[in-house]
Amino acid sequence: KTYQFANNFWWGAASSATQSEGAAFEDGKGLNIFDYWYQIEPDKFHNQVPATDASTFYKNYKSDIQLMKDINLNSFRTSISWARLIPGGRGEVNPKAVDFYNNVIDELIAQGIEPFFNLYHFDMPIEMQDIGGWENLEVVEAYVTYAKTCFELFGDRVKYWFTHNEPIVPVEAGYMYQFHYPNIVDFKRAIQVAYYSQLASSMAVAAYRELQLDGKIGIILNLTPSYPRDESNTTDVKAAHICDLFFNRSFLDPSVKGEFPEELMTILKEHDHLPVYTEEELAVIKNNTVDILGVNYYQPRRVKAREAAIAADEAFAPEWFFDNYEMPGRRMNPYRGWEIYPRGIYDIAKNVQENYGNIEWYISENGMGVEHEERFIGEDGIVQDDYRIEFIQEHLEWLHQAIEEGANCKGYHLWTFIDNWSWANAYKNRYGFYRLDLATQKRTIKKSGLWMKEVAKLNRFD
Ligand code: BGP
Repeated sequence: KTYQFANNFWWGAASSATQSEGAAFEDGKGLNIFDYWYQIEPDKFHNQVPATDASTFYKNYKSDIQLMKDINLNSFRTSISWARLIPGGRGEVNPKAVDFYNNVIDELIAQGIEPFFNLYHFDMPIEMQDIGGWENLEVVEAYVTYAKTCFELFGDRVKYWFTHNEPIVPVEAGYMYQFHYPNIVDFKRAIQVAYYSQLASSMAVAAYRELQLDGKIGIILNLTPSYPRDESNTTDVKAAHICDLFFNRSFLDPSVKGEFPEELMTILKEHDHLPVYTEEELAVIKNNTVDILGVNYYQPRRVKAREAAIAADEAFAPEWFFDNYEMPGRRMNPYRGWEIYPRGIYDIAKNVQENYGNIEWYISENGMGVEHEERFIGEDGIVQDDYRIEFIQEHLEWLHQAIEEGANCKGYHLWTFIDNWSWANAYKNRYGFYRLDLATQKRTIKKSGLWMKEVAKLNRFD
């Protein structure tokens, strides 16, 4: 069978500023929470490798963009570093950063590659975190000013904007499960962080609309379809439903429909966990829904009804409602421990089509992390990542099916372009179309990159 995609389908790769730029202390860039956390707790980072040098896109952007062109990519999804553009998070704009992002945008466009720019990818300027991060309305205001600055500086050429990447991750990682700074456990504060992140996103959408630029704005969400252990067991089904409310619909509904799910609000209210909010803010959220949606899909969530009783001293948390379920026989990525379930992409597509007005969307991240990928380097020096080709192809097959059935998906971005640095995992999991040699910074195409070169050229594969 031939899988034919539209001629204007976006074939791209995704990265983020902090994960690819490097030059963390150069040209006036301020520190973000990851730069700072490394200084105080380097042990939190895999092999104690900081983002400081990342893969040096800051210096190599021209040749890296050439590498994108070489494999026929026509879009690149990345982010702007708030701490680079406005060191400290508010105040003066850093002219060197303006030059850098202008150069990147101009180079991409010159090479026929569409820039998809995101404003916030986990990298809060430390000064903003010091005053409470997303718990503080002053930070929301500073972010909106930053967003507006980006639209004014770059909005003439960047036509696809996103307010956040995976806003639930800083909530989970920073305030619930301890894998990002500020590394605390407090669900009430987590909810405030989530709520103000959403408000910040809606306010940025409003700021974008006010400028009447010729482009689209959206949000990037990591959607994890929640599947119950047993479809015919109502308590399992309810557990999956509540998971979906907390981890998907908490941002999906307000972003696309302008309203938080009523059931979620009721649960929070019953447990005295509603955030501080005003009616005016809710009106801002209501009136500023997104034009487009970025979807990051890696793996589904499998859940069952919670088995243990809730202990008297157990603080209220989403885990009151479900247990994770290790489904026997589920297919795992043997090189990184995540489940592989390509059909999940189809289920997401159907959900967006049926319940979210069939809004225009893109896969903004999908990919397969592999530990010790050097073991797959062949005699020709090329990583023989047939497993990744298979992974991408299977996901694209399901996506193709959904598109044939009317899903409004316009593009696919692999995470990632060149193996890049990742938050707590540093370079442990490799994802790229190009291998990065850490010692020399040399980029070498992988077999999957050569495969994509053909797919992007022909808009199809067999
Ligand atoms: C996503 C993030 C990316 C990237 C990716 C892979 O959630 O948006 O920034 O890190 O996950 O994650 P990891 O490198 O931990 O395997």
